[in-house]
Amino acid sequence: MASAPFELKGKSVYVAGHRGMVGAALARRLAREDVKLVTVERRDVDLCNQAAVFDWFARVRPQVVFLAAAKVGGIFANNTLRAEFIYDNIAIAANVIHAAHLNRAEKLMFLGSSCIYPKLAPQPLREDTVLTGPLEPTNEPYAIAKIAGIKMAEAYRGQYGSDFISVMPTNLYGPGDNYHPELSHVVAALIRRFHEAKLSGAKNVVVWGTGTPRREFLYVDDMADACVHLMKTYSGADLINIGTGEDIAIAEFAHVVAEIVGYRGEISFDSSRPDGTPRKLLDVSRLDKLGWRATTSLHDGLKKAYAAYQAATIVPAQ
Ligand code: GFB
Repeated sequence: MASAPFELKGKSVYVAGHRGMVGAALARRLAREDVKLVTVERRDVDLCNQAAVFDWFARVRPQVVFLAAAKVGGIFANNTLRAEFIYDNIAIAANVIHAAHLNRAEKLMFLGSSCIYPKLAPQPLREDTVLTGPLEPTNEPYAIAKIAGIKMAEAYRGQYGSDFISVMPTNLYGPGDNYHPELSHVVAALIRRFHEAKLSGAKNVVVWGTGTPRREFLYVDDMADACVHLMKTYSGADLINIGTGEDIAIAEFAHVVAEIVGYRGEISFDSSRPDGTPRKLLDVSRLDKLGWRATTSLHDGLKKAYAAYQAATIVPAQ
């Protein structure tokens, strides 16, 4: 991977999706850079609305764009809100990438997802396995929308010479996550379920699926740091995976979360719920060569995530 220095200093930097977990982490990380951070609220500009996006870009003309806006959710949300996941995510990618092109943004980073790789691709997942086999059915609409975004960035680079890059983060967690009991990802779901079981004294907590799938989890502030590093150092059509290079079985992971939360009851598995992809571990050798490595251990990250969850849910006494 060739490195290509890019100066962020003094630039106007737009984070699309700054209210989400990923965009908020990017905004936190960019606060440590000498940049002019630009954001816009959804009530003012709906990123699915082409006219609103084009109009806002023409007025604001950000020099750098982190495209972290997306409709996201866990396995159940992906599998049930299938139309919303494909429509919203294609619309957001198409509108923002094209607006960045029309307004001559100097650089854009598109954030994809590890679910773009084929369900049964060899592990760890190399970037060049995209589009080599069928996708995991539960998140196919989301993955297709993310692949469309990647291919747009690649096509604009090819036809117009745009400096648009794509990165593929692994499963993320941390402050600002969505803790909805059904629609969330596994980390937020289990933090909440174990916490509530601890408070109520419940004797059993149910974890979805068989417990055998393996997942790689990255603390969201590490991901934001990797994105800023790649924005400053990488330019190319090749995708770059962002992960830790380590994975864990969901059953073992559930025990780790229970321990951190302080839940001491039983854990059972509901195999009527889908497992999804059997394993999702990213090959992070490209990222490693580009000079970045994750620094937050799973244990430390989960402790921070649990603290953030408690801070967000505990209502102070009057
Ligand atoms: O986090 P999660 O929904 O994402 O599920 P995916 C990961 C694994 O945890 C699956 C299991 O095997 C789930 O069956 N799991 C166990 C649970 N208990 C729970 C629970 O209470 N809630 C949830 N949500 N899972 C998503 C994709 O897949 O990952 C998206 O659908 C996206 O497209 C995202 O790529 C990062 O890794 O299965």
